[in-house]
Amino acid sequence: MSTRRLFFGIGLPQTIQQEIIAWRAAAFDAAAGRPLAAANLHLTLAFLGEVSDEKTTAISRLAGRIRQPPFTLHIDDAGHWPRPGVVWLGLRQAPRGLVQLAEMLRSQAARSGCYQSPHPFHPHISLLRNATRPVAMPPRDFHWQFDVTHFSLLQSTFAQGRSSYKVIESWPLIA
Ligand code: 3AM
Repeated sequence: MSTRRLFFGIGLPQTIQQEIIAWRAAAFDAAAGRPLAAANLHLTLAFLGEVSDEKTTAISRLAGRIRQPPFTLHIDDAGHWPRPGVVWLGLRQAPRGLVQLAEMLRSQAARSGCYQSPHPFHPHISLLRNATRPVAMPPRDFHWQFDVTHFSLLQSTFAQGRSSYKVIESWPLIA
């Protein structure tokens, strides 16, 4: 049976992707970690793991029933998790709508048989991977902001040592 590695996430507007990678190039030493490509910058809502096409259909149907208004993300925080080796951008204050959406998708995923980590939801945008050594973090003097009007189901593929992400389906957030 064929499976795909899937997750729900939020993409970033292209202009913000470009601004972030320009900031990242200036803010971090090249040895700090492996930068994610601009097009791969995303915020993960729920990780599903390897999923069959049949289960994907069921999970997509549930996601399509979610009714939630759009919300605004303020990207104004950054940090380093040395154990997984991730340098990330995040939000000092996660909007309620974001937390609700992630919780809904996580509980739907669990009910569909996708293992969900017991760790709390820490919304973040991974910037660098393989950052397992101490990283000099730049000042948090940045602030990107955008309205989240839809969320997506994405496929993660791994080739030549790199992950890349492709949108399978998107759903609007409607007031
Ligand atoms: O880049 P971020 O951190 O947003 O870390 C993986 C990535 O998230 C996460 O799913 C996203 C797409 O690959 N991920 C990978 N394996 C995971 C797992 N076993 C996982 N999240 C939770 N549990």
